[in-house]
Amino acid sequence: MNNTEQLVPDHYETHTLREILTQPLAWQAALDVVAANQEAIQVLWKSKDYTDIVVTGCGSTHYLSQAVAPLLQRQLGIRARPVPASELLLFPETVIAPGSHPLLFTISRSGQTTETIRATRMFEQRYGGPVITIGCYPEAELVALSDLALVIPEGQEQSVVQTRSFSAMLLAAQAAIALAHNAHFQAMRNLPELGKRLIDAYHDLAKQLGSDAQFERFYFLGSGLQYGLASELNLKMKEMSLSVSEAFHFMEFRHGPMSMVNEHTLVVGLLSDTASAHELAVLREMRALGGRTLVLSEDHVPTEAADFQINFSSGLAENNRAVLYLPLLQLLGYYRARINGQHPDHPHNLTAVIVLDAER
Ligand code: F1P
Repeated sequence: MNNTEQLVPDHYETHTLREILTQPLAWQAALDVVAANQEAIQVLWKSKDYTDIVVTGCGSTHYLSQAVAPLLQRQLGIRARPVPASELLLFPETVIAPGSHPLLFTISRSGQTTETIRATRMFEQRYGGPVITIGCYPEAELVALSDLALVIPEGQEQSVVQTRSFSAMLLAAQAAIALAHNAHFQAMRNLPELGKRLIDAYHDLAKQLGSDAQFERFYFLGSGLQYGLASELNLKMKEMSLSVSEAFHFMEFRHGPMSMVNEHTLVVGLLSDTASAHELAVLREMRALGGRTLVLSEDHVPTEAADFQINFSSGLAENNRAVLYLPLLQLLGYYRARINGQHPDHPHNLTAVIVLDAER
């Protein structure tokens, strides 16, 4: 893995900013990798020689698993469950039901994270099911342990925190699942261009809100397919800016956490198509409590629910456009880091990969 000491190419102030702004290029590469593995992927989905799917990773890639598993179950009609690799490794019987023969779906930027490697080895020895992996490094140990690997080198990063790697791996997973219904896959080919347009259109808004010192706490709300994304964007805000930040399912936010809402609160809503009426009701109520709201949605929403909004106008179905929620909210965390005096390329206490020795 490259070190962040390397000079930042072009005119970007940091590796992290460059990687956030250039991520549509990695999206194109992710779509090409899936297209190149189309046959193997469709054979895997059709084979069905597994009873359910366990999706796993650590940190960002655990949250990525939370975004992929509900889509697998919704699109393929087979039970799918996200779980941190450490839980699969240390409590397998609480994850894999007796008599089941799951497919293991591992996600790891580095492919070197000890917990994910140990969990995959344990799974192969104890359950012997097929293993598919998504990552960014072809020579990684996890790739060698897998029956099918979707590797996107263009997702590789100098930065410690995952931004374009996360979105490229998410897109590869969504595109692979969309291959179950080819029409959806073709429609996703527009995403790189859509992503570029969205970043250009809303970069200033993300900078304005990220740099606005009136905000002291951030809540990311996402339900269904968006909960994993809300969890990841919460992690980005923490990792980069060390801000008070949490993620919740929309309607769970009323059940206690809304006690934290005041005039220094930004509530960020990742709106779904499926439940938008319920989600907009929550946002209206948080504005009534004095909070400010930022809404990300396919179409324009009534201003009663949104102080600020980012509209995708992608024409894509909810199952195929998850990556569009990411770039502007990664930028929100980036600019918050700047006003908090944090250097996004050198996040506090963090390393790019967690490698554990035998004792740990
Ligand atoms: C997983 C991870 C990252 C986190 C940090 C440490 O890495 O937890 O999500 O930001 O960099 O590692 P990986 O298994 O996806 O390479």
